[in-house]
Amino acid sequence: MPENHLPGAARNRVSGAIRNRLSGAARPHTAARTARKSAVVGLSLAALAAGATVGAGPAAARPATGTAAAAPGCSSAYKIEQKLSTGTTWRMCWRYDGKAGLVLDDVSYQPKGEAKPIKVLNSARLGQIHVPYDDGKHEYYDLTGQNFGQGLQQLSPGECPGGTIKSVRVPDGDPEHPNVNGLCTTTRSRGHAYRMHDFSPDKVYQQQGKDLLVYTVNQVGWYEYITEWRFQDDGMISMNVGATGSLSFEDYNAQDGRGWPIGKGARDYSTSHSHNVFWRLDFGLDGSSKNRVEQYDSTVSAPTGHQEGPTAKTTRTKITKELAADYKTYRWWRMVSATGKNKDGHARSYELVPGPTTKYPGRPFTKHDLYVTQYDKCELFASDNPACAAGHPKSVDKWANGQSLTHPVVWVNVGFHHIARDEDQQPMPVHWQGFSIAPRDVTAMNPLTPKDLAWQNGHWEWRS
Ligand SMILES: [Cu+2]
Repeated sequence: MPENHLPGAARNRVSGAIRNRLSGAARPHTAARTARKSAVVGLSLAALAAGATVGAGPAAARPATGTAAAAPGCSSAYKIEQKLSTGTTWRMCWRYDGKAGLVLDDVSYQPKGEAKPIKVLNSARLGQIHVPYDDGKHEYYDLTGQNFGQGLQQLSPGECPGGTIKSVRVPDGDPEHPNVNGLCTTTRSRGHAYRMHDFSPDKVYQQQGKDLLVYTVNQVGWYEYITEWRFQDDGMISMNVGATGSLSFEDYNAQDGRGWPIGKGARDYSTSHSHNVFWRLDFGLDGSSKNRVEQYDSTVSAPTGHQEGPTAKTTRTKITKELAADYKTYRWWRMVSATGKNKDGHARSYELVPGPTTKYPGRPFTKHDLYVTQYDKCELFASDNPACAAGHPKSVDKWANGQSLTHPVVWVNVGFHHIARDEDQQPMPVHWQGFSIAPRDVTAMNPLTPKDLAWQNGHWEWRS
């Protein structure tokens, strides 16, 4: 994959060659990027030596604006608040981490019938992008080892249609260009939120759903990753990473049956590889971190005796200790609020909705789809975690070791095995991977219910 995925020595060689030639003929775009990146590393070390605060996050690096604090935890410059045209408001604070990139904190949801915002997440962020190659020759940790954060790309208005592009201070970035116009917040229609034909009176109720989108683009070598967070007006949140840019120039030589021919005939083989993306979600339902975790499983049995049809039985398992778990048909999990109930008196919760995944069994931390760990403030990256003291294990599989869960943190692993195809050049079409969380009993009814139908909660009858 990317040139900065090369081992150190090779990378320096490439960078040096590019530096020498940079002032001459026009360089391919990506080559120029390498030169910029190696310059950035050198300069930021110099800046550090001079005592500059290049390692600080944006909130610390920038003075708060003169306006009143917009929300708990962030000044107005770091607040995202969007009231969608269907009546739902999403609020959150953003910041930018030098390794994880975009971090969203204090995320709350307020559909039109709720008097107050309902807190959903304390914090949401990427937890790693692990890229092992099929030939065993390369294995990259894009967030912690490949300057993902520093690769934040400037966005033009055209790639944030109808939205706002915010300026981001990039820790350890290019000291000459420390701020990048790289965070887009915008809205998008998603088609039908619901449709219902009522017969008395004869009327069709329909609503077109609206979403808030928050995204950045981070370049890592030849690849560009779009980190997208989608907040729907019905309370659903989807998090996805889209891989685009270009296939790695160095990897067109798989001659060992571990690649796919993408040039003419059987000459240029692009080495197959995986992108294993982790997300880290720290739930704060109704403002409390003491969420409960539940797993549900159903078994379906063929009819017996006088039963007319097959039966299904669903059982709940309370997860009280740290967990490493896997998707299974009829299995799902939810995070349940310790304090909040909806207007029907039901505990509020968010349910995990998996996305397609190819689980990579090559490393212990990639062996499970889901980890739930007890909160520890230094445990921020699913592998190669740099933030804990010496002696603390480096990966999430080691953290999930049976501690009691009083403040659960959810780690979701979504893998994609990338076998290149002719269509991958050029540029490479965006390939998305991710998952969603969906509200379960957060509101007493569909949060978009039209007024005329608001009485139809529970057992109901046609109006006479
Ligand atoms: Cu790929």
